[in-house]
Order: sequence, then C-alpha cells, then structure tokens
Amino acid sequence: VLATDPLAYGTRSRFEEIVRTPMSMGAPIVTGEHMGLSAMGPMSQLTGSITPSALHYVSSHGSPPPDIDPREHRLMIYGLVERPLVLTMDELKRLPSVSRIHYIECVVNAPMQYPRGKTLDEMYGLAACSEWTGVLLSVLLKEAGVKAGAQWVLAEGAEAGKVATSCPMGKAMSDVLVAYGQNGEALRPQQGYPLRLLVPGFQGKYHVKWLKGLKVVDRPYITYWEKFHYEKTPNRPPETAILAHQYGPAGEYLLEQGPKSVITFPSGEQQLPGHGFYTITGLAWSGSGAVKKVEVSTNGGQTWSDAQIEEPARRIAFTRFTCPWTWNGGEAMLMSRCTDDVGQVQPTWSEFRRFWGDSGAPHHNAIQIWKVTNEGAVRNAL
Ligand SMILES: Nc1nc2c(c(=O)[nH]1)N[C@H]1C(S)=C(S)[C@@H](COP(=O)(O)O)O[C@H]1N2
Ligand SMILES: [Mo]
Repeated sequence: VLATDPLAYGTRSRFEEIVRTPMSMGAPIVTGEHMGLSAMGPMSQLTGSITPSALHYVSSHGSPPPDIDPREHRLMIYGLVERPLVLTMDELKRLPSVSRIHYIECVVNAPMQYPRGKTLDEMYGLAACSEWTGVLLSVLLKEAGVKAGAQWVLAEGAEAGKVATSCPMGKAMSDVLVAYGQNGEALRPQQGYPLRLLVPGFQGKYHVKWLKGLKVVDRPYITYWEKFHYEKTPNRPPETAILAHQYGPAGEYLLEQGPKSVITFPSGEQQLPGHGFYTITGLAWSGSGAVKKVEVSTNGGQTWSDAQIEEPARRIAFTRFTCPWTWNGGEAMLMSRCTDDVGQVQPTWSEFRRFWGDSGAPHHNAIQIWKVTNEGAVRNAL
C-alpha cells in the first residue's frame, strides 16, 4: 500500500483549509525570498485542546529540520555520570514509557510583539498542546548514574545550528520527557523527529528538538546559539537583569511559565453575524500546574463569572473553557482570567507592564481584551 493512498494514511476533507502561517521569528513572512523555518498555528480555528501534529506551531532557529534516519540516530548521555550511555531508538523504546499531555509555548508568543498583532493567531499562535510519549529523563539519568556536583543537564540538538539549552537537575529528575511520540505516532520532522526533549511548563527553547546529546554538568551552560539569540533583546528592563542574576549568567533563565488564558472565539478580526446567543470559548494553561478556575468578563473586568472548564484539567496542558453569552448589541469588552492550582492568578495588562516594562519579558501572560463594536466587529483592545 502506498503511504499516499488516503486509505493507508488519512487526509482531511477538501473543504477543510485550516493552515499554519510561515513566519520569520516575530513577524509573518511577506516576501517569498525568506524561506520560513517557523510558522504560527491557527489557534483561532482549532477545537478542543489537542493541536493536530500537522498544525503544531514551528519555531526553528535558522536550520531546516535535519533529515534523520532513526536507525542511525543515537542519544548520548555523558558528562558527570558514572556510566556514559549511547542509546539507539530501539533501545530507548524498550525502556518504560509514559504518555503525557502538555503544551509548549515560545517566548515570543506575545501580544506586544512587533508588529502588533490583530488576530488571535498572530498573538497566540506560537503555543500548542499534544500528547507526548517517551521515556522520563530521570530513568535515563538513574541508569547513567549522576555524579556528585552535577546540577544541570545540557540538551543538544542535531541540526547544523547546534541548538542547546540547559535544564536544572531538580526539573530533569521530575517530569522531563525524552519524547519520540506525538499524538499517537512518531514526532513530525519539524517537531524534532525522531527525538525531542519535553520540559513541561518551561519556555519553548528548553524543549530541544532532534535531541542527540544530554550532557550532565555542574552549572547552566550558555551556548553560542543561546547567547546569540537570547541576550540581544533590546531595551531589556532592569527587572529582567535582576532576575537573570538569581539564576547565574544567563539572560533568560526564567524557567516556569505563569498562568495564561485567552478567548479564542470571539477573537480579533472576527465578525459576529448578529445579536443573540453565543458560546464564548477559549484556552487556559499554566507552566506551574493545572488550571483551577477561569473567569470571563464581558464588560472590561467590572464583573466576572466562572467559565465551564473541560474536565479533566491536566497539569501543564491546554484546558478548554466555555461561557454562555447573549450579545444584545452595543460595545462589549471580552476578557478571561486564569487561576492555577498553585494559586497564581493571571495578571492584568497594567500589572504586567508595571513589572516588566514594555519589552523583554520572558513570558507574556497578561489578560487579553477583545473589544466587540456596536457592529459586531471584534478587535484587539490591549
Ligand atoms: N534543536 C532545536 N530545538 C529547538 C529549537 C530549535 O531551533 N532547534 N527551537 C526551540 C524553540 S525557540 C521553541 S519555541 C520550541 C518550538 O517547538 P516546535 O517547533 O515543535 O513548536 O522548540 C525549541 N527547540
Ligand atoms: Mo521559541
């Protein structure tokens, strides 16, 4: 059977046209000459809380996905360990596996990124949620035997650009996953085939794709790639610098992402067809745990009501919420506010700005505001 036969490998209806938008980091690609290695996802058009693998956002720093033959691929675990390991994919798959539903979100997924977004996808399209299957990193580290003094794990990608980031040992020993499966099948090449790291709740760059090396080390390593891409943020506010010092020399060691939510319908640039009943819906997530509560306001935050949360609300995963609403015409200001199960509450835009200033925040989780005009047009009001 040919893999292109739709009975062998399913394709969607010809009437379905939802696609990702290729972009250079931060802005959609307008000319054809820059080959898009990154793409934002169509969050405004997705249902439920799992992102189809083919529509998972893509963030790659300059190198196209390497064309890796899984039979040739090796994962090396070395550095401060008693027994360095070199594992084939088959050997990895013989180890105990787990499947976990987790989101990943890029640091530039931000309402204030330039040029300023109008649609949900432009502002929130660099986040996605999948079921990931693989081996817990703790299993591999115990097998290799971590030596005294080992504090961090440097994860290394196999592509030409040598992307690598380090993860603290405490996190590495808890819920970090060396994943080969995504939504029931192998990872897609753009998502790191055949192997990626999954560091639940940490900023996107820690989830190293095309994973080939795990070096156990005594301090956070700042690779050339990381310094080049992440220490040049213009107008870095002093708060970021203070925070960076708490974690060492790295400019961007804010690790866990805070609680966040956004209304996906109605959202920016959509048009309500008329007065009457609507179901407001959206997604909420937190890098610290499960979503405990989502509140929705239709009057700019003067009053709030609890949204219905889709059960089960999993930790560090997209959680769908809905809220009934009757639009009687007139202006409305739609907002959603997430509280996670460790008690953190999503900040308002002014609270967020007071802390971070205008740019440089390592995670943008301010409450989004969609304005519905008298005519039913939906606009970004942040
Ligand atoms: N090897 C490698 N890993 C990488 C990257 C990369 O360019 N190369 N990009 C990182 C960034 S910045 C993000 S946001 C996530 C995006 O994962 P995705 O492309 O599967 O959505 O992967 C991270 N892992
Ligand atoms: Mo990213």
